[in-house]
Amino acid sequence: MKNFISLLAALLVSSFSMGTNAQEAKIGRVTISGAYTKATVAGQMAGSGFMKIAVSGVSDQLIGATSPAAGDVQMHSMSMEGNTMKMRQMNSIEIPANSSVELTPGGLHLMLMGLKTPLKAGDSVKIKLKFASSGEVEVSFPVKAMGGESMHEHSMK
Ligand SMILES: [Cu+2]
Repeated sequence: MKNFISLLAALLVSSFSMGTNAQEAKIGRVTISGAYTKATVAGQMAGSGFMKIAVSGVSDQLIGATSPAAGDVQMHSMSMEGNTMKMRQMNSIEIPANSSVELTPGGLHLMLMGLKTPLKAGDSVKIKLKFASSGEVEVSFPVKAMGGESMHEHSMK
């Protein structure tokens, strides 16, 4: 009985913390969680978006994104080539069957090009994601204060 109660307490705590922290959205077989973006400084024309995309069942593809906060939202990959970080624009991001893909700083990310106003910590940005088979969903990306890590450069060439 005691074990049962502590298990129940653990479940309550974990579901509570998930409910308060995670930005979650669902469309069809796709679940988006942990979405966020980072604050930008005045004059910075681009911001980036991060999240986890999970799919149940057969694979799906993220094929586009739009936001009222930016002129254009692109999908980028980032990788080290020698000593240089290279970013590439992608036409789609594949989420394999019954699996998930994480967009993280230094890896895949959404790029908000042509920001209309700087992103301020505490605000949130709406981004509409379009999936090949599951359709469109609007996700709210809370803006986090910039951490210690250096901003990555967004020179595409
Ligand atoms: Cu980028």
